[in-house]
Amino acid sequence: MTLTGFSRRRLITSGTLALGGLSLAGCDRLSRAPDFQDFIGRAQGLTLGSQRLLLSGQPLAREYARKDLSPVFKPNGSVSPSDPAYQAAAETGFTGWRLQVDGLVRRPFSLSLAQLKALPARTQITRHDCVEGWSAIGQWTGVQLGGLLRAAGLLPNARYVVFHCADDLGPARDGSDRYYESVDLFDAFHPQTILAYAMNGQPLAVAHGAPLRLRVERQLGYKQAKYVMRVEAVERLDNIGGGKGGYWEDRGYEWYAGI
Ligand SMILES: Nc1nc2c(c(=O)[nH]1)N[C@H]1C(S)=C(S)[C@@H](COP(=O)(O)O)O[C@H]1N2
Ligand SMILES: [Mo]
Repeated sequence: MTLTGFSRRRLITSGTLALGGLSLAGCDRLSRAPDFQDFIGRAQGLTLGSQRLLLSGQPLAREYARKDLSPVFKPNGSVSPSDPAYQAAAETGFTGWRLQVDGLVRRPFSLSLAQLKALPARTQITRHDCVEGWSAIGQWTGVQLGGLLRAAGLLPNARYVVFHCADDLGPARDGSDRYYESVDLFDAFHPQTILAYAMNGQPLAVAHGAPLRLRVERQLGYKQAKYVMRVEAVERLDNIGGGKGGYWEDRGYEWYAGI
């Protein structure tokens, strides 16, 4: 099958990743089988052709030069998640941490930070705009979300991608105020949509969302989920959190926070 970005083969060979028990040869055979091709053709965003279609008229966010980097990039919202499992992971430099990719996918998998860093990376310098009225230009390096989703194989009924975070922002501190966010497949497969593990050439700091945060560059600050633990493909958003697709959306903000 035709892939842009990185391929399933690269994902498989980058580490100990097991994709639903399929061997590499099995995958290749599967990808030539007519019904699998048909499945891919129907599943949104999986082939180069459908991806081009999806992205036609989808502009890139402006990218800047290194000289434009803001000397200060204010951390905002959660800056140090209180979750004990998160804190334990942070103490070991996130060596035991894994990103889960699951939901409406054919091959759920998880990746360590080292495995993520071994995948082809994209670096972009963009402007972050918070609804509170401040902006900052930062450089982000990470893995394109679209590549991970292609590796997992979205099922035809997948319509959104949900990012589950490690932090509680509200007063409850019992998981009921857990931060989360979501995007549609246009933003999920947008080339500038990455899961970033580095900022300004340094490993992502805890205040900015270590070990992994979303950059979805055509939207406002609160969409840029920090402390992403799990990426879940879903058909609907009304049965997650408060039902509006994100922590701040549940509290009245727009779900599509276009700049
Ligand atoms: N998990 C999580 N993600 C989050 C937030 C948060 O509190 N928790 N705050 C959001 C808001 S409002 C902004 S402006 C940015 C801030 O990112 P920064 O801390 O890197 O500046 O993160 C967004 N993502
Ligand atoms: Mo924000």
